[in-house]
Amino acid sequence: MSDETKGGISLGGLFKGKRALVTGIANDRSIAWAIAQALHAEGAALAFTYPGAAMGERVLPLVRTLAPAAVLDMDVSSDEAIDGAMAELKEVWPTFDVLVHSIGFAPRGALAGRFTDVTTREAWRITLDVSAYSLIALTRAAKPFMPRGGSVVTLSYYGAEKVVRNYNVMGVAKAALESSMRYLAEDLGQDGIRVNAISAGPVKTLAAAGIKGMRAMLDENADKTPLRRNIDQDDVARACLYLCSDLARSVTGEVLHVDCGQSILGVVSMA
Ligand code: NAD
Ligand code: 0WE
Repeated sequence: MSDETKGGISLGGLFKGKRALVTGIANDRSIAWAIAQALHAEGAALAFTYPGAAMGERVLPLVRTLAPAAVLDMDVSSDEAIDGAMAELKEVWPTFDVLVHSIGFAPRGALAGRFTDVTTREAWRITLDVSAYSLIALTRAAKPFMPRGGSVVTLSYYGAEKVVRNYNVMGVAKAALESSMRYLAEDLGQDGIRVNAISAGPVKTLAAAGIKGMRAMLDENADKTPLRRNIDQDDVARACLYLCSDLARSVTGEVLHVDCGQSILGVVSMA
């Protein structure tokens, strides 16, 4: 008999007795939501963060269903917000084992049009701060919670490696994110903390909604990836279970592509 439910997976309590802090849930299509559900199904205790009261109102009804230990207001562009949220978490959790960083943001105007023209100093600052620096800030804040080691996973995209038209300064931020991930992995290896990234193929989430040409990109991908389909959020969640668990105990500083093979392709024949 299969243990599978709703496209989910059951490995038999892989995260029993473990605690995971999950950032980046905006709604039920968020990649972080699929990750949270998968961790919950494997027995993990969960805590969540959201940026600002307005997002909190949308996120609370959703995450409540997973009986969280804490749901914290944490805008990662503010050191005070990070310090405050982690102090609040300390009240309920002396330690935790897993940090999921699933946060990315660029001002909308920077994600369409000519890179040379739309990449203002302000767009660069905001995008790199929220999307890349935040991994360093959150990992530093998580370190004292991981005295016996732990696992940090962040979400990246192919635009870090190759030019994806209109991804623009987000691609620059993802390149910085992946490099930061490697420096963190090297630095924190001695503390038993592993740091890895999942480079996910395109998925229709809030962050992908309203992106010009997104539908066309998804349709084209579905024909051209080696697996001849697109990924879904649950594909990312499965890979995240692996990276966060003991299955990946000797894996750190890695970018794991969960993209139906898209990133191995060179020229794709039109035939
Ligand atoms: P999403 O919109 O559901 O998640 C993005 C999250 O970032 C939201 O929950 C939002 O609240 C959070 N966020 C934005 N600014 C923040 C701030 N200042 N402080 C704290 N949180 C902030 O979309 P998603 O697609 O699930 O994105 C999650 C991650 O996956 C992002 O890093 C994104 O770049 C990455 N990713 C997405 C795709 C895709 O096609 N959807 C592909 C590869 C990688
Ligand atoms: O990382 C992302 C999306 C990131 C994102 C999306 C938005 C839209 C709303 C960051 N900031 C914002 N700011 C907003 O105001 N992806 C990997 C999805 C994505 O976005 C693209 C893509 C793909 C794929 C943008 C252009 C081209 C391709």
